[in-house]
Amino acid sequence: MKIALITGITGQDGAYLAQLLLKKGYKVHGIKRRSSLFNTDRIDHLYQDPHEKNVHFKLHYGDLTDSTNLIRIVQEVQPDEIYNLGAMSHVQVSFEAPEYTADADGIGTLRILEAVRLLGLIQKTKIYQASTSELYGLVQEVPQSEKTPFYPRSPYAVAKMYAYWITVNYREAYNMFACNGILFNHESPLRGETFVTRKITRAVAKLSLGMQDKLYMGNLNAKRDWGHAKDYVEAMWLILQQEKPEDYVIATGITTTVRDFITLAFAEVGIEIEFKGEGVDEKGYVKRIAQASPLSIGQEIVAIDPRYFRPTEVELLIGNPTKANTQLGWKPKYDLPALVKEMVAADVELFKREKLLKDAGYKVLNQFE
Ligand code: NDP
Ligand code: GDR
Repeated sequence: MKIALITGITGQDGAYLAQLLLKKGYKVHGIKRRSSLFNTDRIDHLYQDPHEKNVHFKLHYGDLTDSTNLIRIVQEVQPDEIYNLGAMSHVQVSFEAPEYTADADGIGTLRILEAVRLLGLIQKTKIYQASTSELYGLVQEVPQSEKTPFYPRSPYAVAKMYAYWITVNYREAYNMFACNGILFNHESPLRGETFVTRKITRAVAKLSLGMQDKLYMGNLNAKRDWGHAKDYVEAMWLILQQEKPEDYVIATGITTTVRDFITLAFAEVGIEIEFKGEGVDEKGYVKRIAQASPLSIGQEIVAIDPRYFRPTEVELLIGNPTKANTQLGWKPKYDLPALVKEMVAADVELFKREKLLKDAGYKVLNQFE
């Protein structure tokens, strides 16, 4: 039975990857951070009572900023594969916490590599590093491939650039099986609520149920190559199953503006929206409603709030996944319309429940009253 260790197991990708590996018969260990509130919502369905026999899923407390802790966990687990998904993963937040981001996302990767090297596990343990299309930053060429030069545009991307190269360096210096997956944006109903797609699908659900009036957005012109996280964790696994350790771009090859994502998402609840104006004056209005709706025609439902603009922006990402297609045999099963449909449906379901409880008179308990 293969043993995997996943950092960032409580995140979107960690949850999908853990599920995939368990299905493949792996024993899965994960590192979770201590938090004052429960932070395992996304993986609670995988939990196994440690008192049972044959437990295949185990969590360890840890943090990528703590090397002794990482060394102890790697020693205890003796993993065949490590998936380093843990990171402060929000680009805009990285401008507010640049030093922490460098520590967790950059040096954190070094700590994982060093743990494997110091423990003499180079021959045994393969390492997957969660690299990102944010490395491309300011456009040098499109579509972006494994050969496109990097030009990072945020403290997050700069930290990930260190992580990328230290992974390559340990592969070359010590012959480690260490690989970068350069993954373009991937989303799902489990996506963190402050990333743009989930922010939009939540707002669409709430607006359609009369629980929110307006959606405030940043740069609507940014273009992203969006895929589904379920497809992308499959690629992570494939990357570690190859004979030779290499780096791969994982993307759909299709790019879409944030504005068009909004339009697609509203269409899922029968609302056609029309954008007027430019820059910070741009607004989205209800143009047509296909079903009973708490909104009215002509109502302004999207507005720009400049606080969502980034000091330096990544305007255009479009990946070239040819190497992954041919060498890994990887192809995404989801296209963007299917992704949007699934995300909107999940959020509508979520907020319908919340509304039902509210309408029935249940309130969130206020412990201070
Ligand atoms: P999430 O933000 O959903 O998850 C990040 C995970 O990292 C969480 O489990 C979080 O724990 C954990 N984490 C954060 N800081 C630390 C730390 N100091 N020590 C240990 N764990 C930590 O990200 P995704 O699942 O979307 O992404 C997974 C990885 O892939 C990240 O490294 C991200 O940068 C990268 N990536 C993501 C892409 C995407 O489009 N989703 C594209 C390309 C790369 P907690 O739950 O406690 O916050
Ligand atoms: P990104 O994802 O920065 O690409 O990083 P995000 O969804 O945050 O932004 C995508 C684009 O949308 C624009 N945008 C907004 N973004 C947010 N979050 N909120 C808004 O209101 C808003 N309005 C417009 C952004 O400016 C940007 O251009 C994600 C993360 O998962 C990283 O960890 C990962 O490495 C990359 O994807 C690939």
